[in-house]
Amino acid sequence: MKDMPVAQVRNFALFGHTGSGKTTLLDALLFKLGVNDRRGSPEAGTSAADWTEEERERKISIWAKPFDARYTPAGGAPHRLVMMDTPGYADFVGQTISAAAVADAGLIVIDAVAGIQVGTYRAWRLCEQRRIPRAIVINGLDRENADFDAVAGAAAQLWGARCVPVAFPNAARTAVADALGDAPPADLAERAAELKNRLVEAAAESDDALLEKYLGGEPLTADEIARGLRGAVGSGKLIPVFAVSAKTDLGLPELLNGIVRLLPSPLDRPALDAAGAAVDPKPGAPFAGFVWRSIMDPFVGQLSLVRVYGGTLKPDAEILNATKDQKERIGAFYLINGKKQETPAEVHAGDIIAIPKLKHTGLNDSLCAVGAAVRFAPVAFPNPVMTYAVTCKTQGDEDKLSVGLRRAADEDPTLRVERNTETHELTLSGMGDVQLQVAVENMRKHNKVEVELHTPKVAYKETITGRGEGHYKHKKQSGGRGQYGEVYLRVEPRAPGDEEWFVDAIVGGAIPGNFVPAVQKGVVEGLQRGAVAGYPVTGVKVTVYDGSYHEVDSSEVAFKIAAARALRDALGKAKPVLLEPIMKLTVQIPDQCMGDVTGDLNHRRGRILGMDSQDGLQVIIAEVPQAETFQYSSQLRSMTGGRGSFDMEFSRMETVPSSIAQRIIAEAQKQKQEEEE
Ligand SMILES: Nc1nc2c(ncn2[C@@H]2O[C@H](COP(=O)(O)OP(=O)(O)OP(=O)(O)O)[C@@H](O)[C@H]2O)c(=O)[nH]1
Ligand SMILES: [Mg+2]
Repeated sequence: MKDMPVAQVRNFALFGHTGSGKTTLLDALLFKLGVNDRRGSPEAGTSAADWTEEERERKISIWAKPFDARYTPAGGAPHRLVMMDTPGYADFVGQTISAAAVADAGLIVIDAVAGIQVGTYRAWRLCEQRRIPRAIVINGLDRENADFDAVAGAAAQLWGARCVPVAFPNAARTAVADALGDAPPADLAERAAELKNRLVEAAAESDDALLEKYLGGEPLTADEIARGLRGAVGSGKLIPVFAVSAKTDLGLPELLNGIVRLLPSPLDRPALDAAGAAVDPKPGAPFAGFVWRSIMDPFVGQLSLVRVYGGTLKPDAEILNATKDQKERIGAFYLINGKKQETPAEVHAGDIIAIPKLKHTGLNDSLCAVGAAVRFAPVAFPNPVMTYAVTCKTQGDEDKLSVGLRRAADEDPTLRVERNTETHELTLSGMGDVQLQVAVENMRKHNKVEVELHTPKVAYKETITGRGEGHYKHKKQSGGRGQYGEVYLRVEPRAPGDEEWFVDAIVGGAIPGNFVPAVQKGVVEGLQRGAVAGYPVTGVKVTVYDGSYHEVDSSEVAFKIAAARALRDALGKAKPVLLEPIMKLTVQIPDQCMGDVTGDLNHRRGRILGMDSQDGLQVIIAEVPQAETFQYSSQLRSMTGGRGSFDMEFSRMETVPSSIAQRIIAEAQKQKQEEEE
C-alpha cells in the first residue's frame, strides 16, 4: 500500500483445529485495531470474518478470507497486517491449502484446554510441507481448565525445543508477560529473563557472525537480536509460542508485538516462480501476483483474489496473465475486509486484493507486468474422496443445475463435477459430506435449483473368459417386402494391446460387402447392451465368418438385428463375467487405529498392498472395489476420531466375485423390468 514500506508488512494466515478460536481471534484483532467498530463473534453470528450465511448457520469457517489492518507498536513504526482466516474443518482443506500457498507465515492456533488436536497436526504438516515460518498461539486462557504450560510442553515434545514461549501467563492467568518486552510483571520477571536468554541464543545461532560475537561473550545489540530472531523464525529454527484469550483480549498486545517483531516481511521471503527463481518483491520491480481464490459474488460477479509478490499495481492498468498468455485490462481493485471494501491507490508485495471481472483469468493463474512474464507453480489440491450422483428435483431445471455446479466447482478447487460417460450420471465429488451439503445449499440459494444427492452407480463392465460361437437368422415375412439376414460369428477374449476387435472373415460373399458395416453396427450395439447385466462389454474380439442373404428381402436393418442377436448368443456361451472398478487407496492413520482400519478395509473387500510410516502416521496402501468406497470418508473419520485421511485413484477393472455378481445381475434385471413396465 502507498506510504507503507514493504519491510513493514506482515502477511500471515491463521491455521488450526476447528473451534480453536482462529476466527474469534481475528474478530478481536479487527476490533482492537479499529477496522471494525463492533466486536464480531462467530458464536453470536456477528463475526466480520465468518460472515457468509453458510458460516453463520454452521458456526464454522468455510472459506479462506483475507483481512487487513494497521498496527503501530508503542514507540515503533506503523505496520500493515495482511491476515488470512482459514477453516479448520477437514472438508474445507482446499481453502486452507489455498491460503497456505500465499501466506508468508502461519499462526498455528491451539486451544489451551483441548491441546494439540487432529486439525493442529494437519495445519502443522501443511506449514512444514510448504516451509512456512510459523508461531504457535495458545488460545482460550480464560477457559476454566486452560493449561498453557501443558500445551506448550506438548508442542515442544512433538516439534522440538525450537518451540519457545515468548509470551506466557501468570499462574492465575490474569496477566501475560512478554519475554522480549520491556518490563514484565515482577512475579514473572525471572521466567521472562530465562526465556529471553533462550531467545537470544536462538537469535545468535541464526547467523554465523552473530554466533561468533555471542560466543565471544560480547552482548548483542537490540538490532542484532531483532534481526537474528527474525532470521531464526524465517528459517524455522525458532517457533515462538504466544498465550492469548481471544475472548478477553488477554495477551493480544504481546501477540501483536510478536507478529511485528518476529514474523518475516515479504522482503525477507521472496516468492519463487515455477522454475525456482526468486521474484523481486520491491515496489520498483515489475508487478507479479498469483490468483489463489476465485469467488462468484452475487452482486459483483467474478472476483479474483490476488496475492501480490512484487512490483506496484495501480488501477486502470494493463497486465499479462502469464499462465494463459492473455492480456487483461484491470479497472478497479479492492482490499476486502470481510464484507467491507476499500479502494487503494496502489498495492505492493504482501497485499491481497480482489480484482473483479477478469476475462481470461481463473484460479492458479499468474498475473504480471506486460513484458515481464512470471509463472508461479499452480497449487495442487487433493483428489476428492467422496462422490454423489446429482439430479434436480424439478424437471426442466437441468440448465440451472449445470450452471450451479460449474460455479460451485469454480469457487472450490476440491469440488469436481463430472458426467460419467458409462453410467450417464452427473456426479459431484468432494472432500466430505458437509462440503457437499454446503454446495447444494448454495445452489438452492444462488441458482434457485433444488439439488438431490444419491449414491452413484458403479460403472460395471462385462467381459468374457472363454470363446463362444453365435448364430442368428432374422427372417420376417409380413405382407409385402420381407426382412432377411443371417449371421454366424465367434467371440474370444482380446489380448491386451490387440487393437483389432472386429474381424471380417466372410468367404464367398455369404454376406455381401455392402451389408458388413450394418453387421458391425449390430455388433457394436450388442456390445453396449451386454450379456450378463446389461453393462458394456470390453476386451472382446468378434469374428464374423458366415451368413446368408436374400436378393430382395435383405436389408441393413435385418443384418444389424441378426448380428446383435448372434453376438448375444455367442457372449452367453463364452463364460461372461462382470467387471468392477478397483480403486487404489492411500490411507494415513495414527498407529493406534491400525487394527480397526485394516479390519474395515477387509470388510470392504479390500486388499492391503503395503504399509509404511510417514510423518508419525501409518500409511496403508490398499485396493478396494469402488462400490465400497462411496461412504469411506465418513467411516474413516469416525474410526480415527478425524485423524485419518486418504487419497484415492482409479486402478483397474477386475472380475466381480460371483456371489456379489449375482446380486448385481438380479438388481439389473429388476431395473430393466421396471423400465419396461
Ligand atoms: N472462552 C473462550 N472461548 C473462545 C475463545 N476463542 C474462541 N472461543 C469460542 O470457541 C468457539 C469456536 O471459535 P471459532 O473462532 O469459531 O473457532 P475457529 O478456530 O475459527 O473454528 P473453524 O472456523 O471451524 O476452524 C466459539 O464459540 C468461540 O466463542 C477464547 O479465547 N475463550
Ligand atoms: Mg473459523
